[in-house]
Parts: sequence; structure tokens; C-alpha cells
Amino acid sequence: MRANAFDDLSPRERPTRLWVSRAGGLKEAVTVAVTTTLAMFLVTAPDSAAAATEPGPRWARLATSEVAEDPEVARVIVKYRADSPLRRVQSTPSPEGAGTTPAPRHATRLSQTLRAPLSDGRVLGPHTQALRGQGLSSSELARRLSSLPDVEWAVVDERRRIHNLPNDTLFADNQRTATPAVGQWYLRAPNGQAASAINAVGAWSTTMGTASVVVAVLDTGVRPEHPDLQGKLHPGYDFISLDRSGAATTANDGNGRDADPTDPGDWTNANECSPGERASASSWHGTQVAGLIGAATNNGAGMAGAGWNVMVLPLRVLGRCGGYDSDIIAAMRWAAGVSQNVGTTAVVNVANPYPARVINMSLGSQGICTAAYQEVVNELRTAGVTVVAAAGNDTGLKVSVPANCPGALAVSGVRHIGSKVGYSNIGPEVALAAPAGNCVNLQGTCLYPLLTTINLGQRQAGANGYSDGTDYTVGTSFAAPLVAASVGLMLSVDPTLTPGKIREILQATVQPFPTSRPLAGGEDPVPACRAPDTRDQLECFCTTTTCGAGMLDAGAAVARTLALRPAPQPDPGASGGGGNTGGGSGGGASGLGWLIGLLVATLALHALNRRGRRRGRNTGRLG
Ligand SMILES: [Ca+2]
Ligand SMILES: [Ca+2]
Ligand SMILES: [Ca+2]
Repeated sequence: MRANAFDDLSPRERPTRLWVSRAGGLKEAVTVAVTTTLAMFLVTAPDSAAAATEPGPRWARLATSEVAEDPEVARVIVKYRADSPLRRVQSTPSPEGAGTTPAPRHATRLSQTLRAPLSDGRVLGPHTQALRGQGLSSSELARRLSSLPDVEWAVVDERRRIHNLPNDTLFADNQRTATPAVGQWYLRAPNGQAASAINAVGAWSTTMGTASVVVAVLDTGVRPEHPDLQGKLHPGYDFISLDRSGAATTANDGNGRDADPTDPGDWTNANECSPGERASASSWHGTQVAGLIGAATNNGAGMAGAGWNVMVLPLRVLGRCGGYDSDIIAAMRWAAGVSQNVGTTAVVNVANPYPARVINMSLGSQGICTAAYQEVVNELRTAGVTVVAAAGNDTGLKVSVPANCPGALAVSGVRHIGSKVGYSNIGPEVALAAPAGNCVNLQGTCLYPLLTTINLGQRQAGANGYSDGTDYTVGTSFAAPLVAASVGLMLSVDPTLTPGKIREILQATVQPFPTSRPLAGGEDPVPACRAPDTRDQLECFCTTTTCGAGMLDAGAAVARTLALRPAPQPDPGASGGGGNTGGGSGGGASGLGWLIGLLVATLALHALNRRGRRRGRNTGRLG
């Protein structure tokens, strides 16, 4: 079987354009054949300049705490009406001194009114104070206070924590010179505009990932000289064998398997891959996937990778017109450390010094999960390696192989608002959904693509840059690496997590799918997704039996991982507030408990890797 990359660059796989609405004022162009005018990429020069002027701190925005609210201890902030009778009985002197309005301290009187024990907290202003209560939740106290005639408003006094925001110039919203204007929208917390954003920012409050966690990218190779991948790539390997004729037409690097996974380009001529198929420019697909997972982050330039500090192991398995299962499976086993065999016909052992705990496979084609794939998925699962695979871009048909293999973590693609994106495949095999990029409009630049690292060369490699609103990145190929990176962050918090536990946590912490969206005049209603068959299925509202358990929430998944982590929790006495508890370079509260936990976890990871390598040697000799 020949497998293809799931991107927007392979017109042979699907129609050129899919329209979500046929009514007047088309609302969504799900373009699955990218333009080939790569020379029009925009973002190149500003990065170094920005790095010089914007080396700013990574600490900035406040975020809602993941710390669970104690249901018996209520904290609220309340503002009283200026004409409240409570103010006339006020007797407490103002902390702001004579001549100012008396401080509002009404806990005693409100305790009687609400029949709940309350105590005064800080005074925030002439009419505003904090209140604490016992025996009810914060939200309940706020609700009951809000109903009183004396109260203008009452809100929960939330605990907030720092968010680690990277200073990469393309990360931010409201881009002035680059497109999409929303920057790396898909990494932020979900909001009204982008319900499917994965909340990597929330995850980074806990961990920025550790370099000991390796995510393998089985793809077209990588452009290792890309400035935003510097220091983020392990050596990897090129698993593309020579063609049967002995030629290196598929490999395109002049030889068969070799130790250099550099992507030489996968351009094709018309009719080269199949009759009637158009010529295509090089996709640089592996470079795009690698950047989403592990672009150099907080380096003041370019983009941020969802996995921040996690490392990428590039394995080259797809060349011109795709690649063969035999090479892909060999790369899966070598990446995981269960095999050292890099030979094509005879066994040639070369150890992988950087065994991966996560394998990203943004590739495949329609068909059943073959015995060959099922066996290797099972083998990797037993070895503690999570296989993340894209559902495929066949316009809502069944999930492709290998994503449909039981045990693989299949990822479907949703639009920025959370509905299924037209091109994404669906089915009961899908574990969860993640944003895959969508354009929304038919004219102008694409509004919600997944900006990432790419090369700008048409055929051979040229300058390095980023995909943008003109030459845009959309496809389930790019949803899967967001999940793979999130798994990398989870493993950074707890390296002892098994693939089964990882799936369980991811599915338990998803955001629910939306069930409706506003429709423009004359626009057809968007249906609920149905079980896939042989008919196309464009935009639809996801169900848990079609697009997975829900939408990836990396922040919640990492928080859940931290809560379940068996190792000692961070020393609660180390600081007053909730600090950064993760690995990486960020610092924050790092108690002795955390250090012990990290040590235990690191030893566990090494033991796992050693076990994997031992098993690999045995298997490799058996061929
Ligand atoms: Ca080669
Ligand atoms: Ca090579
Ligand atoms: Ca960067």
C-alpha cells in the first residue's frame, strides 16, 4: 500500500475545493489544494528585528486556576449600590483615611440576610469588598448576593495563575504585517472566535515540556537548517528504500535508506504518480508537522511549538508520490526503540539513541487496518509508545489506515468554531478532535490556517519561512501533531503514563463539541455528523461517535496528568501562590517534592527506553 501525507497539497486525494454552503454568500471555503505560489510567503525578515527589540519576559497574562474550588469555602467580590441602605449603617472607618467614603464591610449584616456565615475580606473601593463564606460554594454565594437589592454585582473571587506566553513574533493575535492576522490562534485558550483552540497556553502554566521527551515525526523528512527548528531536532533517519528498479525516484535524495532525513523535496510531474494527476510543488510536509510540535519556542522569532521544549525525531518515510508501508512500519519500530534494523533487505543494525514516546503519523490512505499495521501498533503500545495518527482528508469518508487501527490515537479535524471541517474523515475510531485549519472566506487570505514552519522552494529547497494566509496550512495532518505535542507535554509531567492512560486523560478532559452556529441569510442549516459511508460529508456538527470524545484541551489534559501523578506533589510551602510546576527553563515554584518526582520520573523513562532497546536488539536479529 502506498501512503500519502494528509495535507492540502495532494490534489490526487480529493476535490480541489469543497463548499460548505451552497447558498448565497458562501461562508466557508475548505480549500484542500493549496496554491503553489510559494514565493508569496510573507514572513521572513521581521523575525531577527523583532528578536532584537522584543526579548521580553515570558510571564504575562493571568489565567483561571486549574486548582479545584473548595465547595465549602466561598470567595466573592461584591459591589454595593451607591444608594444601598447598607451604606447608611456603615460604621467602619475608611482605610483610606478621613474625608473618604467609609469602607464597605457588611459581612455581619449579610450573614443575617443570607443565613450563611460570612466574613469581611479586603476593601477594594468605596462600594466594593471581598467577602468569604462557609458552607457554600463561591458561585452559590455570588448568585445569592447578586439577587439582593443592595448589591450591584457579585462575582467569584477566582484564583489566577501565571501563563507562560512565548515571545515568538508570530504567536500573537492582531498581527500587523503577517497573515493570518490571528497568528497562532490554535494554541490559545478557547474563546468565542475560536472554540477549538487547544489551550496550549494553559498547559504551559504547568509545564513547558522537557527535552527528554521525544516525539517522532514520520513524514517527508525535515529542513534541518530552518532557523526555528535549530536545537529542536534529533538526528533521525531516512527510511525510504530504493525503488524496485534500483532508482531513487521516490527517495529523491540519490540513495535508499540513509542516516540523513533531510527533505530533498517531493515535487511531482504531471501523470507521475497516477494517470491524469497534475504536477505538484514540494510540500515540505514534514517540516510543517515538525514545527507545530517542536518549533524553537520563546526565541523571539517566528512561531511557537505546542510542545515548547519537547524534541522532534524526524523520520523520512514519504517521498515523491508517497511511500510504502514496509518503510513506514520499519520507521515506526526504529523510532520507538523496539528495532535497530535500518536495512532494506538484510538486517543492518543502527541504534536510535533517542527513542520516542510519541509517534506522529500524518499519513495514510483509505482502507482497512492491515495485520502489518495492527501488529506494530500493538507492539509500540506495549512498549509504552503512543501512536498519534491523522484521520485523513477524504471529505468525511471513513478514517484512514493506520489511524483506524485499534490502539492508535486517531485525530479528526475541526474548524475554528469546532464544527467538523469539510475535508476531515470521521468515524468511531477517532479518539478526539483538534483544529486542522480552515479559511472561512472565499476571497482574500485564509483566516484560520495553522501557521507553521515551511520551506519556500518550489521543487528544491529554497529559503525557509512560515506558512501563512496565502500559502496556508490546512489538513488533518496538522491536527494530529497538536495532539502529539500535547501528549509530549503530558509525558513531561509524568513520564510513567501509558498509552492507555494518555488516551483516557485526553478523552476525559476534552471540550464538548458545539451543536450549532449562526447561519447567514439563505444558508442551509449545518447537519449533525452521521456515520461515514461512501458519500462526502462536509461541515457538520460533531458527535462523540464521529469526531471523537471532544476537542483537545491541552491545558486540562496536563492539569489532569499533574493531579494524577503518582510522584510527590510540589511542596505546598514553597510559595504563597500557585506557581509553575513544570520542567523546562521557566522556573517558578520548584519544591523538593517536585525535584524528587522529576528524578523518579526520569529514572522510569530511562528504564523504559532501555527495555525498549533491549527488545529491539532481539527483534532486529530475528529480522
Ligand atoms: Ca535516502
Ligand atoms: Ca536521505
Ligand atoms: Ca520561534
